[in-house]
Amino acid sequence: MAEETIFSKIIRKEIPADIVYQDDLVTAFRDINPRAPSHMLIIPNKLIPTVNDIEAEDEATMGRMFTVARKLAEEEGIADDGYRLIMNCNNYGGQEVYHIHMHLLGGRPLGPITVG
Ligand code: DGP
Repeated sequence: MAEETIFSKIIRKEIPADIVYQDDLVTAFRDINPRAPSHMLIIPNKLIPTVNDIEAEDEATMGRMFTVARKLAEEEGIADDGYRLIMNCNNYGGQEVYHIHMHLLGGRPLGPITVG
């Protein structure tokens, strides 16, 4: 059984977060350390530690993460200018919180992908 992270507490609203969307499969909230004018995290309600742990049964949830990203980008007014979706995996990928999350970044030109 994977160990819970702070994101499980955000999903259950046990700690404060600026939640912008929640349904039966996913939750989205603003990143505490925004790297762009719009920076949100879209996460599954189910604890999946890394992209390596995604199972076939999670496909509907993964699809929901994308449709919610699209909806939030529209609501945020960044859809036409464009935005970036990022999922980091494990140490070399720069993952810090081991509950998978899709970063939705936009609101300024982000330039080419940079790697640290
Ligand atoms: P990553 O490096 O891909 O694991 O990104 C983790 C992100 O999670 C990072 O951008 C900061 C954000 N984050 C970490 N803890 C919290 C928190 O307690 N609240 C919110 N809103 N964001 C958090």
